[in-house]
Amino acid sequence: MNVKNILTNLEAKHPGEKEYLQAVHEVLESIQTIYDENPQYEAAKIIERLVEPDRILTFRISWMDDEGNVQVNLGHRIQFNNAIGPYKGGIRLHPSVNLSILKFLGFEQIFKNALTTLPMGGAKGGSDFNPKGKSDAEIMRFCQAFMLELWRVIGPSQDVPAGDIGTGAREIGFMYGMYKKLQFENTGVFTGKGLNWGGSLIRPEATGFGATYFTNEMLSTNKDTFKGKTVSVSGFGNVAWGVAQKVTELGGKVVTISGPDGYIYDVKGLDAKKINYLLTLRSSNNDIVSPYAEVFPEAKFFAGKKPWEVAVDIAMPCATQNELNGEDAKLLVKNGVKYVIEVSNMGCTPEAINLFHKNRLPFAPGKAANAGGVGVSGLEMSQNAMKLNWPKEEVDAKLHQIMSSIHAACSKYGTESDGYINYVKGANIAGFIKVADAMLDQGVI
Ligand code: 2IT
Repeated sequence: MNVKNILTNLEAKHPGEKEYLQAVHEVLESIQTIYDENPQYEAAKIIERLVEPDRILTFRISWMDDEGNVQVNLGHRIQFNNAIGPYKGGIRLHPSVNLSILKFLGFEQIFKNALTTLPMGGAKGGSDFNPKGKSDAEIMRFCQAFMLELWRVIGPSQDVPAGDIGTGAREIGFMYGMYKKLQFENTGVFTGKGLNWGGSLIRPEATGFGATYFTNEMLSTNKDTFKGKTVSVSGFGNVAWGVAQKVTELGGKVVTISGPDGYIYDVKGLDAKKINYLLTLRSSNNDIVSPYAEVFPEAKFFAGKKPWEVAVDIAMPCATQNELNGEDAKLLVKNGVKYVIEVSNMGCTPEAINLFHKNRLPFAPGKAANAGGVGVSGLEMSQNAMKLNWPKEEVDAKLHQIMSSIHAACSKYGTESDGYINYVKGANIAGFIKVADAMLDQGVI
């Protein structure tokens, strides 16, 4: 495979889609050797078929705000690949949303979903709608207008959307309500549903808990534990909350959280009361973390800065793509970081990842570390199909199992001659082989 040629061609076809090209680049680099050793992949043009989505639906969304003004947004659903199961992936509502971002997320989702061991293909959707500062009624009208287009292409065996940045339980509720009305059936389309109407226990916590279980596996591989370790976390949403909760439970000390306004350094670490306060902060709908330092005076707020300048043992970016760059990585390494776990999707830039690899630091990519979220979504789909609910302990045990098997797959395909586990390589190869072999079995379609 000539990675450079493939990327040049893709760039010419999709100019300016930098996040998408970045995600493709990372995967192609990791799988190059395996691809070349197995000529059946090249013969079936697996790469050329895998890098282009099966289809993209783009649509206009018109809705009315509380003042009676008509608002117009753009919506998309990228159905990327369904070789191993129905299309599956979240819906991102954020002003930055464009095709490049959704295509990178959809592409990553193919391999992530394959890693979970569950039968789910890859998809992603979203809109440039900004939920911040909107009233519940506005959110409802937007979600309903969004569904007036999306409902036609989704279904429990076709495409199962879920939450992502900007889409939480409230939005899923409004979208599901409209879907049900239009489709005239009550089936398990959407995951992250409310607990009393088909949702799974542990789904809200699953991404953060799963990433922490994965980190624990990385630690035990090095005969290490969370006990007494300092951890920097970015973001203050659902994922950051889950990480803070589980890391604290396992004896680690989370010393930072962050928002678009800056970061909080809490030398004492987050405790139950502070973790609970994150929920209040979240529901204030302002997208700022500075009030934390007013409520807990032992904490300090650093305006306009990122938490990666704090010296810690473990760094866990939990906010958004490319939030940790080469300069941030240099600071972390200089300050003696021992593990970096990307919990956000593509949270680290290629420069940052290269530096971690060069320093032989255990680094987990998002598609492995954050797969617990979609993993429990898969378990929600199973429960819906069986029309029953599993108890919390059962879902959590299955989540544990999923994260250990992803860690094992990363070790199997990513261990290098000196014993260092290259988790990026391991995750990409394991995910790729599963999807590529399914595509081979199913013929040229
Ligand atoms: O990035 C992700 O894996 C998600 N936003 C969750 C997707 C899902 O279908 O649960």
